[in-house]
Amino acid sequence: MVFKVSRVETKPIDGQKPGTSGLRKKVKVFIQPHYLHNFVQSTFNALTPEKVRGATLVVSGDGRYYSKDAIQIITKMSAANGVRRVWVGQNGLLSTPAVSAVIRERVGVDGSRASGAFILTASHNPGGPNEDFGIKYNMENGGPAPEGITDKIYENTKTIKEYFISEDLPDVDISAVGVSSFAGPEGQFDVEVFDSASDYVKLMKSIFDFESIRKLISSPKFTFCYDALHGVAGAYAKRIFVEELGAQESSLLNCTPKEDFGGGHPDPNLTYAKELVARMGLGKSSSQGEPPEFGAAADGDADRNMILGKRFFVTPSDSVAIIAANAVESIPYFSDGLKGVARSMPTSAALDVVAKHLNLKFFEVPTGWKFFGNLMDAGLCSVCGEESFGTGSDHIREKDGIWAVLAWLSILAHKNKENLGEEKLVSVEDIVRQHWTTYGRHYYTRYDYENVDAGAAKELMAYLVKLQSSLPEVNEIVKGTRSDVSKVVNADEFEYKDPVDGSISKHQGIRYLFEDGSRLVFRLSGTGSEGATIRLYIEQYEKDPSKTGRDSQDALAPLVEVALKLSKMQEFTGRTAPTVIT
Ligand code: G16
Repeated sequence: MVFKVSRVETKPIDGQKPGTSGLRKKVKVFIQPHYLHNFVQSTFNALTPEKVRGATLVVSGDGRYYSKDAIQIITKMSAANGVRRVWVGQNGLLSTPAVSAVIRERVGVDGSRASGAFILTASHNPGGPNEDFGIKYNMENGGPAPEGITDKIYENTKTIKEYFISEDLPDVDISAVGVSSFAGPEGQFDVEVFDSASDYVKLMKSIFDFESIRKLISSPKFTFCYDALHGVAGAYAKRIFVEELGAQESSLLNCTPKEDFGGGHPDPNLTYAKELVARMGLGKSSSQGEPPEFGAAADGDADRNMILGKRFFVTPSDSVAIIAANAVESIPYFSDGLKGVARSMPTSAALDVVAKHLNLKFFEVPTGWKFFGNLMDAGLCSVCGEESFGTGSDHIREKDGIWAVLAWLSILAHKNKENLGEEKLVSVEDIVRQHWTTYGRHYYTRYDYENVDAGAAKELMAYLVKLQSSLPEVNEIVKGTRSDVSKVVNADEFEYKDPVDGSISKHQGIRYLFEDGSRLVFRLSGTGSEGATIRLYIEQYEKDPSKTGRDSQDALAPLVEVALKLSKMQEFTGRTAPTVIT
């Protein structure tokens, strides 16, 4: 039987503008008639024809609620739009970094290679019938579509009149590995279901020295804990940490992927990764007994990571700086040196200091992993990271949660290679404190005000921009609030000119820069699905080694006070406290 192609009439649906990383909305929005279809067709229409007709596309994600239905719909639309093959991870599961690896590395049973992917995830947002779903398109370099493409997709969603679908194509069993072939009007169409982990595991083994990490993990002095928060990282954790590296199964927490992430919020931070935080001896409800030496967590699609030591939190901004400082001697992939390093604008300047010391190329880009891709493709950047718990390298074009854990384990293995039999190992905390002694410390915190009224959030931002035109007025407010905070010497909205393609991205965050190097940054999140989330980033540099050991919330309290006063946070939003502090 030859499947048919139907042309379905449709109308534009409001609000399909991709955010920082794809389109994220409540499931109830996505399941409206034509909603997903319009976005997928608008994406096909935004690509050049050869990236669709005859192409191989990956369609998978973090396994959240509605993924299985979405995979069947996208497969039927792919067939109708002339795609030659669809690749699906078993059970529809592929982490975001694994998708990137699959696009870049995988060769299909018939020698084919993928030219793009629909990734089905809303990342760290909760899942389930009343929660979030998401979709984004990644390009043939394995990275998220650049703004030129996402803008085109959005424009297409505003004018769409029709989409194409092969309704009579049977649903494919995505639980079993294998190839299903179908006859279409233009020839054969295949769906290949493959093991979700093997390509990714192979890539990790080519980057890191698994033998040295195995030795570390097998040391009786070393204890380890990994929390996948019921996200897709669970599909990789057992294979890598237990089967390849010899960790105990009991060191894995919440490693069974679930459609609703067990009812939790799969966001690896000190607020939402409660069980891990308690086990690591942090927070109010610490578990009984001695915490593990090392702990880490991932988000829903496993591109984010949180790194913890025993009773110790590593800020993501410090984490990328420490990985960059230690990469060459600890990680075989980097043994020839780093091409350069990059961070997003709101991320602390800890990486800048490392780049300066090591004489490395350095780039500051807007928030959004897509901005790192061009630098990596041009051979300008090896390691990059963001304050939002994202860390990665040019091995793929997405941030990579498990990669970050393996990078930290490699650094620990390297620092401890002579003393695995000793009484005390060099710990995560030792490494961070030593780093601060060498490079100084960037005290850093982020306040998130989630689900604020969107109008109020916009007004607050507009007010902060307006205030920037009068620094004397700003400094009056600062002085009236605290005498121990230095003065604001510059204030602007961050604008980025991509050094590779010259494209310009404006309005990428409101900055207040102080004389002593401290910074306040205000941004609206681009990843929420309801209302607005205001992010306030606060940073202060301390070079004096005798002053790098303070509690960070204490050290930053004066700047926090200034930030709240400057922004009239309570006045605009009615909030007396942030939803999350990291
Ligand atoms: C995405 C992007 C990141 C960004 C993060 C937070 O991550 O890929 O580059 O830092 O969103 O963005 P925002 O501050 O706009 O919410 P993920 O893990 O959500 O895909």
